Amino acid sequence: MKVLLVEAGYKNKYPPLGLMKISAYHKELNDEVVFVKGKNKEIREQKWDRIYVTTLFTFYWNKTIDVIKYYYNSIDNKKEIYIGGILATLLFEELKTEPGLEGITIISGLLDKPGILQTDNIIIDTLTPDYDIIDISKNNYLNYEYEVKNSYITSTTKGCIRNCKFCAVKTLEPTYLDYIDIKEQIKIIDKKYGEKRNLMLMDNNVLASNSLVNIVDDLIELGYGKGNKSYIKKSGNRTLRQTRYIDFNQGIDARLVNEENMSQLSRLEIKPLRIAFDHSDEKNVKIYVQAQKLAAKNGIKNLSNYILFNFKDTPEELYYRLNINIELNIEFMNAGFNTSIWSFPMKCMPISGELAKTRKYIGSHWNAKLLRGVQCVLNATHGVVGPKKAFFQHAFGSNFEEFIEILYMPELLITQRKKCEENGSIEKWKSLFRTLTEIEKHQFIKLIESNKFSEKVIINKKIKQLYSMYLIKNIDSLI
Ligand code: B12
Ligand code: SF4
Repeated sequence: MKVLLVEAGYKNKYPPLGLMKISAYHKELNDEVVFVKGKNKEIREQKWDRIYVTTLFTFYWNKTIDVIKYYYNSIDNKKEIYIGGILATLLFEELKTEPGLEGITIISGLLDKPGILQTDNIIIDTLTPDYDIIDISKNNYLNYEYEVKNSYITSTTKGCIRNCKFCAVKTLEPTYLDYIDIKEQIKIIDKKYGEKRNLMLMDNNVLASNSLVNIVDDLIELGYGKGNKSYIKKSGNRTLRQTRYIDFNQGIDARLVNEENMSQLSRLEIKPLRIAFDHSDEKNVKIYVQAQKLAAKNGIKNLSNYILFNFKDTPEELYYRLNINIELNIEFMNAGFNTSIWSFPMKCMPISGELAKTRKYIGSHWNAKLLRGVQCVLNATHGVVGPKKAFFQHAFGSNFEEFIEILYMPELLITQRKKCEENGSIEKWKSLFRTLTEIEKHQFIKLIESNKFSEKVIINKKIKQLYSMYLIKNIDSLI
């Protein structure tokens, strides 16, 4: 059988794990397997017996549909085109009715039972992923390098015990699986594809596991215990011994943190430990702060979080949570902990329906300009908010009012902050903005909240002058 594996040409950090498992499956059956990222004319012109297209984020809808259509005629029997993965599970109905994709097979969920693709006893989800397909030195059709390549990517649990409204895990992995023994799989990867340094764990809620101690023991056995430097890197004639890090990339559940499980996690070399900070009410803030303090007390040095915004929160709540982390960093420093928290604001994305097909969703307390403003500030800080107070206050403002002002400034002023401070344009914008009355401010925000700017007739002189700064593309013309 001639099998083609496809991932659309979007930029993603992690390799397509689902396809890597499907590749292992077909190679076990002695089938010919080719993996391609995006569109490739030479491959499209061949005839295939089966095509698998993996899908990822729902907001990659257009690129995903486009690539399926691109290879649609490279097979005669359309039923042999299989689409699966995250988007296919979350937007199953939408895919089924998408014009131009008639006859294809859409698979929802995990391949965690035998017989989903063919009648045999193999459970594809448990197979060791085929790393050869993502190795550009071995795959002539691949011209894309995944950022996460020197890492094992797997999980020690599946699913989650909770059902948060903004999260897709309940649909993607509906059953909580408390323990997966990954040791054997890692050994096979080492033998077949070479040793990897780090371990990316996609566990959604590892602290919910009753087998946490076993999991930690397994990870230590695999070389991820604290202080372990078992990764050998050859550099010319020199041999370097390097630390191997674990990244639980989905963040841990602050509500489940306690002395016992934090001391278990502290046996590991985790970098960073991310603790979810989804809500700003008093109870959840207290829980979060306690969890971070416990982590610091247990000697975990690299701390992080996921700060969900654009859900039911207000911009003020985002600033408040960011600031809490700055204060915590100061507290850690004063207490002599060698620990810092880097914050990671995470914009909420819809997980179903039409709105999930793009990144355009706007939460009820947000608007397009505010969201774009946050993105612009974060672009300058590479998506993360560092621990230093002075830096934070400069980037995000020293109070909520300043934060909002920054987000409402023209994009050029946010992204080229230093230059615009030097040439006085930020000062000019601020003094104009601050002279607006409450009613004028309201009118002005109405004008800019869509983040779309065009020449307009504006009667109010102050508003007109301010608005004109949004139409300027060149910094030097701002002043
Ligand atoms: C790892 C991960 C990431 C990684 C990147 C992943 C990557 N591939 O590049 C990082 C940490 C960078 C990340 C970032 C984000 N993520 Co994320 N992430 C995940 C996570 C944990 C796993 C995704 C993954 O790669 N899975 C690998 C899968 C595909 O492999 P697998 O499980 O072995 O595959 C099985 C099945 O899917 C199926 N299958 C897979 N492919 C195929 C193909 C065929 C043909 C078939 C038949 C079957 C099949 O079979 C396999 C075996 O059972 C999911 C949550 C989850 N538990 O799924 C969230 C998730 C995908 N992320 C999500 C979000 C929102 C984000 C962010 C947007 C967050 C933010 N606001 O910043 C960012 C986006 C980054 C960007 N590019 O813009 C949401 C997606 C929601 C949506 N609307 O699409 C999810 C679902 C989390 C959630 N809580 O809801 N993420
Ligand atoms: S706890 Fe985390 S993984 Fe579980 S449902 Fe909530 S957001 Fe999703």
